[in-house]
Amino acid sequence: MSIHTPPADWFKPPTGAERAWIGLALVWCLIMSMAMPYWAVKGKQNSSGEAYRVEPADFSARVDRFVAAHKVGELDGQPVVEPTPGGDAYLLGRMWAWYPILKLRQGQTYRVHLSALDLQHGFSLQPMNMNFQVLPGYDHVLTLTPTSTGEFSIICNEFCGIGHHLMTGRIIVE
Ligand SMILES: [Cu+2]
Repeated sequence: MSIHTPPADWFKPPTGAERAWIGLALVWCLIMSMAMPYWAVKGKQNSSGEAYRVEPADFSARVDRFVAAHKVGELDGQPVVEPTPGGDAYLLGRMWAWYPILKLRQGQTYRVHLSALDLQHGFSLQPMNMNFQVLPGYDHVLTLTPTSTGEFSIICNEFCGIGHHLMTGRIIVE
């Protein structure tokens, strides 16, 4: 609270550099606001929007069948699984691991089924920074075509308990 009332004509419209900066900020706000809906439609890293209800136990059983049918090796005690190009792949998030390790081929398209066993996790593929929510009860299908080879990390970006920081996984692209 001020001691004295400000003079009635205190407001001076911005001029010169101040006016230019306000204008610039406004234009940038408009560009960023339009970028959001544009990217939601045109972005190449968007979810395909395909999801189904699934009981966590049923999803877990599908993951087990997928691992049994397509396992090609093991890394640090985790199965490495190579899905059929063009076919289905399964990835399960649970406290506190991503299961199994997927081995994909560059340029091939896969239907990656993502779900959680216990509670909400966050699928974050690094270093591309692709992020999707992973929820128990929902089979979220991502149509995925790897464009580069190498080893990619999956981290959990939704806090899920005491072992959250240890919840890492891998996708290998050859
Ligand atoms: Cu998690």
